[in-house]
Amino acid sequence: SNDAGGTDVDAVVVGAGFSGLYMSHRLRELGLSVRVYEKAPDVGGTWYWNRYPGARCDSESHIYCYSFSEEIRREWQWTERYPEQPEILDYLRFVADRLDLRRLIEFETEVESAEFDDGNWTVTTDDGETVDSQFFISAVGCLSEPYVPEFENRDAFDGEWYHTARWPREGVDLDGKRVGVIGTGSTGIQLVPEVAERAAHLTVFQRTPNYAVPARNRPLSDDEWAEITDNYDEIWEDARFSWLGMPFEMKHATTAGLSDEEIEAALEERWQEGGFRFLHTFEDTLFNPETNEIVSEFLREKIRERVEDPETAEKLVPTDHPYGSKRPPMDYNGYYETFNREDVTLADVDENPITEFAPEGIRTTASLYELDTVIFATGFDAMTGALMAMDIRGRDGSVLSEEWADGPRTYLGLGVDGFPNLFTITGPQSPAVLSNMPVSIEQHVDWIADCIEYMRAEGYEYIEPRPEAAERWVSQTNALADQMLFSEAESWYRGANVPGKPRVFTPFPGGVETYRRECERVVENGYEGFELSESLDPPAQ
Ligand code: NA7
Repeated sequence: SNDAGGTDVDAVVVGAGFSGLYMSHRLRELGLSVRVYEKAPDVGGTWYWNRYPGARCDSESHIYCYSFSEEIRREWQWTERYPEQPEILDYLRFVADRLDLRRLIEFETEVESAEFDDGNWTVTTDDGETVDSQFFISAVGCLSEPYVPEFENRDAFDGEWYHTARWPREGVDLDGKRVGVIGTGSTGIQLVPEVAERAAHLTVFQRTPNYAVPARNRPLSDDEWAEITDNYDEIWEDARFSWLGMPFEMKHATTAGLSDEEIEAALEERWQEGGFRFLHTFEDTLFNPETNEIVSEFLREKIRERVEDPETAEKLVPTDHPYGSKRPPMDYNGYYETFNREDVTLADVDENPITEFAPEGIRTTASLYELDTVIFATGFDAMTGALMAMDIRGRDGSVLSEEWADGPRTYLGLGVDGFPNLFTITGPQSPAVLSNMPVSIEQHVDWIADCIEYMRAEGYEYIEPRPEAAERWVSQTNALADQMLFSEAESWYRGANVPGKPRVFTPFPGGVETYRRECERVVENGYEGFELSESLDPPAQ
């Protein structure tokens, strides 16, 4: 009953990963007709594409899943503390089948454009299909558009090259090869020990050293699993109302007032627990430079202890940025010890930058590294890349990429002014990318589905943020970030990894709980900051 007349479907959802699967399920349950477009030939999103050796989720598996379905929860048991890529992909395939979602999805189909005209979204795909829809919902992910640096003569290289997020399904034969890995972010750190095991020789091209904390992965026994499932509701509730979408408690508020021994003991305890639990040692780690320096120095010392050659150790020790100002990476299998191997070389490309690719390999200002295979672990055009890859046009011909030329502007990370009935899951200025994703995704999806249900019940056809509400949300996001240590690092949080990208801090850094409560408050106040309407009038300015 759209006032603009005929639509083909009620909602188009782009992407069939964690977000798109749950979104389409919720909408179908509300009785909406849904079309999902997915560019891969299968479900899985991130976990379809990131098949590189060692790919694993840094969130613990018992909370890296959906909570909405009692049945799905009972029918699935994770095998390890941290889930490996093939297991997560199996899980998402299982969910898609269990909920019979595949029938909604058009695979191997990319959305090229979405245009709001005549009161509806007209969505065009790369196979030339055009569909009219009331709602246009992006579930494209925030770390999904791979970034490959434009090195000089990149195509001159005679060997093979791969980006970790476009790893071939059939795998890559690294046995006996001279392999170069560019990048030492979360991905590079997972990958490097695995490649070292297979390659004849590995060269790691490091621009910025990182603080990798041991994940302490292990198999999950049936007993452990039973204990988790017995306490599942409580664990999940704690995760929902937490800082990072993880049910962990802070050890201490700050270091002030503690003795050196107490500080060391707290850090050592959390370091032994591993993973993101380490970030839960002192609550002010990302706010207070003094606490942060203590934590950072603790980690630097750990690196020095693990690397035999002191010169190599110093190259691996980060001093340019405080711990946590970039996404903290996890070490699963002896990242630092890998540099003790005879067949592994650390190339410091901060000191001696890469000048060009050559037929034989990679040339830096210091040497020519002869290589058979180069692996780009160089990350993503994060948070906006996949969204902006679609040509999205809103009211009055406004173009999303133009509106966002100086940085993205959303309200709650969920909607964009000037773009009625567009929703973004894990969008810019949402806390998702700083959190355990499924917790944030379920919250976003539930909020959107509840909103659409409300619109239907009240007879509203359109929803759109008011410009001043978006403005306020962006300022609030920036103000929070300014109180933290994020500005001390050149990170993808700030668009710094992609040349030419606007330098703005993009995730909402106030935490999952604060965000959830704000979203709830907005609803309680009758969708405060949004304009809801029965027909298409521009929102009141
Ligand atoms: P990241 O965290 O963006 O890491 C990319 C790495 O690639 C990082 O070490 C970069 O160095 C390096 N890089 C990027 N461009 C270059 C050039 N031109 N030369 C040398 N080195 C370069 O991506 P990941 O895939 O590891 O992780 C992304 C997120 O996915 C992760 O945080 C999780 O949330 C999941 P830099 O530090 O910029 O000097």
